Amino acid sequence: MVAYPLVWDDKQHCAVTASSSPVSSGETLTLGRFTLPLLARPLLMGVLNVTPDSFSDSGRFADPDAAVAQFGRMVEEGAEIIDLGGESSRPGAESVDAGEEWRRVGAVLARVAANSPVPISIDTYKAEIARRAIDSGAVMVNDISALRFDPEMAQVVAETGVTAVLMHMLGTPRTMQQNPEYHDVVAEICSFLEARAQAALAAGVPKEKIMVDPGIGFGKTLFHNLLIIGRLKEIVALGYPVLVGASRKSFIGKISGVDESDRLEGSLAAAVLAACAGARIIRTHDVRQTRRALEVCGAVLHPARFTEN
Ligand code: HH2
Repeated sequence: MVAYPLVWDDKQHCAVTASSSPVSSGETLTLGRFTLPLLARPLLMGVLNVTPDSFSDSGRFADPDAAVAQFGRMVEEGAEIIDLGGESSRPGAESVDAGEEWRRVGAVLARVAANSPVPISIDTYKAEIARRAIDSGAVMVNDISALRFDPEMAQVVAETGVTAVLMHMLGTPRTMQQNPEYHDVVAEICSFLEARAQAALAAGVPKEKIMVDPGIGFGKTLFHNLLIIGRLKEIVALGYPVLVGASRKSFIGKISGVDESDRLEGSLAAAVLAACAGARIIRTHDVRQTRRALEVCGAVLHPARFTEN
């Protein structure tokens, strides 16, 4: 007989794995004109990279027709947010100029934003791209530099009233994997994210429009990435909704010896662990599979609510 490893407390939460920030029934997240009910599981953010050189799906959605089709597919599969990006941030990636980045994302936004059934996030660190994307209907700015690389980004976010994702990164995509070192990676990420949230608040971004992200793979060794996932509750305890993007990343390849096209199971494991620790949004390339895994995870974490999903 297999021993059942879960322990239940009298509140009907799993005592071993219950989230440190349980979502209560009726809580919502507002993103522009969208009000998303917060479920027992994290929300799903589908990744749409309209780039020729992303580390995964490289070039598959660079053509606007292919990107629009993938947008629709991910919505159909259950994505609650789509994250649109026009510049790869893989280790060693060269930056692209704003003209080229807009050419890539603008063509897709023009076709999907007006009638999109889900909120669109723009994955950029450039204020000009953020502003043009917001003008075209994006309601969220996912900034891998946490509003640091472009001095005008905080103002754009504050003025337009969109939600900002503040992500931790050591260095820049070109340099970040050159021997990253920390004394205590999780503690340093926490202080960085708290400082960046304070900077956003000081620029006029309201607290409810701020999300944070430890930036898996952005200036981290395999060991650092493992500590981030294992100690995610410390980041959740900062009090901002936490987004986690582990999907298909190289730490999974290092553990399992598999390439980008074969990292689904590892990505699901990371997503489930992040959900158990209280992550509110999971960024994924594989929406259907991640949704199914997280539905089960959410049901176990909040059994009284599982029928609501
Ligand atoms: N990861 C990537 C890009 N943007 N944004 C957030 N908030 N968190 C992440 O973990 C994150 C992110 C890298 O993944 P991907 O977009 O698939 O690849 P590329 O940057 O090569 O386009």
